[in-house]
Amino acid sequence: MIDDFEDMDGRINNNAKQDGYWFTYNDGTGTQVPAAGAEFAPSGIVAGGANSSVAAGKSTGMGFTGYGAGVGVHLNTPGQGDAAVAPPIGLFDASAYSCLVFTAKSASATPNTVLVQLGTPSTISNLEPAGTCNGIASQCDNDYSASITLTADFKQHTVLFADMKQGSYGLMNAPGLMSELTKIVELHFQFNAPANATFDMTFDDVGFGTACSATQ
Ligand SMILES: [Ca+2]
Ligand SMILES: [Ca+2]
Repeated sequence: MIDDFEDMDGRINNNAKQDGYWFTYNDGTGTQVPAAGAEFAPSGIVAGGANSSVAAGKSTGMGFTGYGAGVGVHLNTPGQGDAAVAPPIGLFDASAYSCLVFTAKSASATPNTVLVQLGTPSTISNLEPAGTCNGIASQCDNDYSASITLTADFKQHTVLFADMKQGSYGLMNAPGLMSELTKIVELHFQFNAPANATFDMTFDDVGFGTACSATQ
């Protein structure tokens, strides 16, 4: 389990080789809660999680006119948020798993499609920690992605690694997620504008799975 939010902080459930803090990010044109650059908790944590649990993560946004906005986490950054100097961004080995699993719901008035994304060094700009893409903004950060339609009530989603592909923008020359499973840098849930310029996602029980079968 990456995070079940039950401790109501902005840090994932750290364990061997897995630690990090949730963050939000956006194109700067709209309004997002939690605000980009702010601590994820408390405004990114809400009471009433999936499966009768205590708490879940949440991000809302509106008015985005650029690429959009999202919420994400670096998966192997021990000490992030505690250190005076930001620690190196590490790699997480997900090769023991075959899918991402998460439970989410949307309170947006318009149907929301969220891109579930995994970034590796080859997809991330070399101007960012751990990235090796060429540094040209329009060509990098084309992470391995799958599109999920959110529902009004909590629903569990399974996203097979094998179904996560680079999008049809920027460079599409990363070697493929299945050959980079040992080098996962970050997980994102992204709402691309204009179709998803307004969003309201509550998410919970985010983790990696084995023996996965895809469900939408
Ligand atoms: Ca929970
Ligand atoms: Ca936590």
